[in-house]
Amino acid sequence: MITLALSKGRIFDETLPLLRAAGIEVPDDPEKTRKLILATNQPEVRVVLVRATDVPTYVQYGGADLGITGLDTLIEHGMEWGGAAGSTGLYQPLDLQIAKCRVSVAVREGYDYAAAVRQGARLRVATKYVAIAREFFAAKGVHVDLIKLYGSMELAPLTGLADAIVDLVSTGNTLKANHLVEVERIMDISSRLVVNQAALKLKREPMRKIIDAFGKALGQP
Ligand code: PRT
Ligand code: MG
Repeated sequence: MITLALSKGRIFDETLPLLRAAGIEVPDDPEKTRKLILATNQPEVRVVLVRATDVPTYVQYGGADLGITGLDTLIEHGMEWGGAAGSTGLYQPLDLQIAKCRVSVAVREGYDYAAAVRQGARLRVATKYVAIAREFFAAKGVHVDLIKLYGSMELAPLTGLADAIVDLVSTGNTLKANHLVEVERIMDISSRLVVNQAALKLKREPMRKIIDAFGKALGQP
């Protein structure tokens, strides 16, 4: 049995065409079913639905053989910026080019971010992406106090909790609706296929088949 870990929402939706290209169909709609383990048309392949931030954990510890997750989530999980496994042992064979967005710094309209940075002020930065933010500001030589949040980062500069946020931006509509402006782009994000290395050794044939089919669907040789 091959187990693929996916999160509901955009990653699941954008993964379906890739699965289809690999000949894998998932009959259940994750938004409607209460099941957490979904069978596919292939008796040897199943999907487990987990929180986006739990996907790397499932794959690392063998709860799933493969998983699909954002680069943001992988870095926060301990993978290195360049994609090296770091201490996670996760093998990342493919950039699936789905669920694309970017990680950016944003501030309240009218807040002079450039001046604050220039003056060497100690910035208060609220974010769910503590590892990415820490590394980014350290490389710039900007002193920051990081405030860990789990959601609705946009609220932090509006309430005085923080001077800036580090968050995912896609269209920019959420920032605009909350009178925030993007002042720095930290990195581009897309979702990656991650693989449990032990599983790849033990179930090489069927796993290679899926990985190769994804690669082919992406137009890779
Ligand atoms: O929502 P939940 O807490 O369950 O988990 P999650 O937020 O980790 O999962 P999910 O499904 O929301 O996101 C999964 C992955 O999708 C992320 O880890 C990213 O790699 C990727 N992705 C791509 C995005 C976006 N685009 C995105 N726009 N994830 C989140 N957003 C949010 C962003 O946080 C902000 O609140 O959408 C808002 C901004 O969107 P725009 O279009 O208004 O700029
Ligand atoms: Mg979300």
